[in-house]
Amino acid sequence: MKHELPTLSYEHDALEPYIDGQTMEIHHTKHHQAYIDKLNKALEGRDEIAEKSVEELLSDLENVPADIRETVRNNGGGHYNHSHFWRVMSPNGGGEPEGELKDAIDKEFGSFKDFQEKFSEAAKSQFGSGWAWLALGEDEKLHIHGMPNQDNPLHHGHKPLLGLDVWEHAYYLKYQNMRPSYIEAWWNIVNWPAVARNFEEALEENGK
Ligand code: MN3
Repeated sequence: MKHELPTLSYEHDALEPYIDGQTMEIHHTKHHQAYIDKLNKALEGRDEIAEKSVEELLSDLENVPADIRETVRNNGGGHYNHSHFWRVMSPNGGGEPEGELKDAIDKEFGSFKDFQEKFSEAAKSQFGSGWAWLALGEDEKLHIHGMPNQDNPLHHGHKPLLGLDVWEHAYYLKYQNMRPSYIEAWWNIVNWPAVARNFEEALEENGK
């Protein structure tokens, strides 16, 4: 199975003014593609794991051969994380979550505002390249993680619900060194219905 670049459900410039079109185009067609190419190359001739989905690979890195484990972690992570990232953003995004997801956020963090502050803080304070994540744990609770490089919550059995890329390639053209401005702007394009679907699916999978 060759891993392939997903197409976006919106144009590269559709998230302006919050994320500029040039950044999106380079991020999607160059950076994301490069992770996929390196992942495919690493999996060449590895029939025992070649048919696994990227989610399966990352959830079970122990069973990836040691000589390519780090490559799969970084580039499989890059592929998974970016595929996720494109889906949790929308030109019609922003606002606040509703329904079960809203209830779970209120229960865990007190309020949406409190959640937003904690998540933004995890994103701002991530040293160097990495991601901020909202994830559902096996304990059925919501967790916020700041994680380095292309790591994600799958590594410790959590289901990713909402991820924010804070690598400089995600924002530098428009925001330069001002990561906090990028994070603040990003809330305007969060696709809450997509995050709510991730939450529903994660609850179902946990229940299995
Ligand atoms: Mn990126």
